[in-house]
Amino acid sequence: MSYFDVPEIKFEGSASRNPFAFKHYNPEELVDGKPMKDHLRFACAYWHTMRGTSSDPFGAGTALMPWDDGSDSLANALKRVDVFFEFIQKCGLDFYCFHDRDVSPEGRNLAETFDNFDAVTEKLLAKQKETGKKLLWGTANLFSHPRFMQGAGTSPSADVFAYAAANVKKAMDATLKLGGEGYVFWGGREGYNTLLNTDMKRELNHLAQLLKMAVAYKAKIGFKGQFYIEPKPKEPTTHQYDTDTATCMNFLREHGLLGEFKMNIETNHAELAQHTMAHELAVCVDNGILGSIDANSGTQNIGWDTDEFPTNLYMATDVMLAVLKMGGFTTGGLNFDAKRRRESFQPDDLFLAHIAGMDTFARALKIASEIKKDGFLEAFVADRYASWNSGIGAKIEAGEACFDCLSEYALKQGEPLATVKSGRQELLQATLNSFIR
Ligand code: XUL
Ligand code: CO
Repeated sequence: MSYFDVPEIKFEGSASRNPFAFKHYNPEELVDGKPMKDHLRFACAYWHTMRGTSSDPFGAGTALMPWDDGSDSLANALKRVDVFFEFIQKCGLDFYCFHDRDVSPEGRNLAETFDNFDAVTEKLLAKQKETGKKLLWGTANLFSHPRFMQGAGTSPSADVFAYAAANVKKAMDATLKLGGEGYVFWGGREGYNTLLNTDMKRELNHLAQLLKMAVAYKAKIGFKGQFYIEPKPKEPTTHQYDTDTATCMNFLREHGLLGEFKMNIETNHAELAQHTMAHELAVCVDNGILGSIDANSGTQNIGWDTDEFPTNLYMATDVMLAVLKMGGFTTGGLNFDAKRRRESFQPDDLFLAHIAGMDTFARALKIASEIKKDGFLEAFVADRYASWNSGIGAKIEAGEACFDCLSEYALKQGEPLATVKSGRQELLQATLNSFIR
């Protein structure tokens, strides 16, 4: 039984005009001695690929899904698993990610919801064994159901908190069962719409309790995967607590949780925080907490989360420079948390969209590797800070200087303007351009 009238996607090289072929992603090709597929670790997001209908606030979904009967039945959920695995297999995506509610429906009560989830994860496990595909990370959807309208870990209702915790426990069990390499906490509705009705301090303490319980449960069940926090500054609430990496780090540090989590950085979320993706990734790499990446893109100047497929080579190059700088992914990868545009409604658009994203990142990997090998950026930055390598700079960095000695030094040296060198931004940008081809 086949659900897609599309062949297995193969690498044909950059001259190919076959839309259903990779022009740059050649999974086994070595880049710096490592196969491209191991550098990139592409993952497919179950929620967009299988559950995204392309509806928007003004109209019904447009996506054609001939395999889906539109119901929330368990039978329909089980059928989607077959469709999904055919898709990721033909598209050459080695990993996938899911929320509990993407794969299995809510039951009439929590026990039935858990039974549904068990039935679907059994099938996911069988399909993983059959195909060799792997789970990059799992997570719990603590935002769609009306019970979570005012938050989950930060809900004013202790009963909602308990319900959320039960679902996180179950989703962690499932992730362990499926050999998942990570588990994501994205804040969903953890935030507020107005401070007039919000005890922010209490809500944040509750959120920390939820994470502490997850850490304890992780040890209890022997889950060796990596925990990630996925920052996002707004949407759906006016203010999301996990605004950006720096905010998340401060929160984790305050609650003694810093060593337990890394970040899952999403391009569109970085943009909503009015940062560049490069900034968010640099904060992570500098602190040794870059875990995984939700590879997508926003639309410039719009201000909301559009989750587009990433096709911007400059942005993808920034991402791959950061990934290479940290020495490559360990548990993480590039998860296409991305959806086709509403106008791209045919089933084969799922392939074309992923091919576009995968080829973009394959090219970016090669470009980033060349930039790294050339070394012009590193050399420039090293030279820019050379005054710190010896003399007074080295003394300051070593913590051996004080105001009195610096004052004495400055009085003796006189005006330092002549020691300031050009930042050469335009030269660096132009040099970087010459690698993007
Ligand atoms: C929402 C978002 C989520 C997380 C997982 O903007 O990015 O899909 O990636 O919960
Ligand atoms: Co995401």
